[in-house]
Amino acid sequence: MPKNTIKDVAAREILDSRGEPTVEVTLTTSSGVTATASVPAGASTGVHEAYELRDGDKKRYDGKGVLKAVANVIGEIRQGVVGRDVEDQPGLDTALRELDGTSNKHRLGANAILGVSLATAQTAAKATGLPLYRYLQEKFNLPKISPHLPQPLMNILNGGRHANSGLDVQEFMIVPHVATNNDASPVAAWVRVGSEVFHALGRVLKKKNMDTDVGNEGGYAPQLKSNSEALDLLIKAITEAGYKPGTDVSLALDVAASEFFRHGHYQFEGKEYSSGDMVKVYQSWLKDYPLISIEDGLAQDDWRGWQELTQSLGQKLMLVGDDLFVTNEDRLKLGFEFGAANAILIKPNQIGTLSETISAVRLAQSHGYKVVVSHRSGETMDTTIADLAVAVGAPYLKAGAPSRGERVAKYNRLMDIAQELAK
Ligand code: 2PG
Ligand code: MG
Repeated sequence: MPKNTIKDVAAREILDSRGEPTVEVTLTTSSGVTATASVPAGASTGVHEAYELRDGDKKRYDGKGVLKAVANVIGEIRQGVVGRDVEDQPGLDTALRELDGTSNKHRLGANAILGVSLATAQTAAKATGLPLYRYLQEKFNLPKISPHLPQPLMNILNGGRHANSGLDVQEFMIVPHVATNNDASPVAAWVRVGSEVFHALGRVLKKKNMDTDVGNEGGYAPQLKSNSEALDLLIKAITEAGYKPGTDVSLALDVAASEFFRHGHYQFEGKEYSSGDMVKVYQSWLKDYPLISIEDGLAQDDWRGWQELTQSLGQKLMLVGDDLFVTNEDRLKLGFEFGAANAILIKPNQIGTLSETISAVRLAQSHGYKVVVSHRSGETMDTTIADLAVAVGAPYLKAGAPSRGERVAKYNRLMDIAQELAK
């Protein structure tokens, strides 16, 4: 008889950082331990992602309510999981999948399922007295020592579906590398430098009389004429903050190209581009800017294009599949076959359970693909992804700009972990 069984599961509709509804779940065990987790949501969602159940009732939240998902948690799911060992995460996740019974969690909703999966891990970690990252390492037999905590990929200039900046590229990110002896940890140095560059960018924009309001992920969202203008502004901000582009701070992009792929072409900067044309654009940016990573440089089903992109730039850049892989092992295996990308973006809500998420990470790592653990554009104060990134030894955590509570919560948690590990 396990000593800590699930006694109750509660759920509710809360708001995410964009003011849109999402699911929050609270679990309680037989010994009275309780914890809460909430589920993020995307704007530029891939078509192959697990199903996010929304009510479709136009009278509430413009159809985006999640009362059906909440009802599934406190009804069918609660019934299915009460009495289970809270520390059997793999068993619980399998039970959730089987209860749903569909290939993409269409019946109960991936948002309902993930809420329970995350709340279970949070509760079990609390019950065992371990920090979540350590609990996950033990539960999933992950190597315990991460020699290097994840580096933040900070999206300080927002475009695409996350802002009205007129830019095709969705995320212009900085990657601080610099570490000094004066900071509490390398992570604390990266966060500090990221914040300094972010504020320097604000000053640069202000001087140019440009908008300094922020977009969905906390980055600035000025109206710009071209993507290269955005890259130039980032370089200027890095320099203004007193750092060397490339040496101290590099650049990364999430192009989110599925969003502007129509009828077999990329509608990019007002023209029609082929995959090959897009590859040429990236080659030229790589000559001009200290880029280290491009995510979703091509669309989610453009496998041949991805093959070409990877052959051409895979030795020089991290090429991250987000909409391409959707944290799904079957999609990732296709990637191996095509030789597409060399890294995967990991978002638990794309697949729906923590166990499947960790399994996708393992598969990627065993094939030499890098792992970037990621937030969504719609976030909450939940910090599970920071612990997850540390637990799996991911080299990168992408959690938006160093601005806005729901973004900095993840970076702050990372700094907490760094301090704890340094003890
Ligand atoms: C992405 C994410 C997070 P969204 O495309 O990588 O930055 O955006 O959550 O809107 O899909
Ligand atoms: Mg993306």
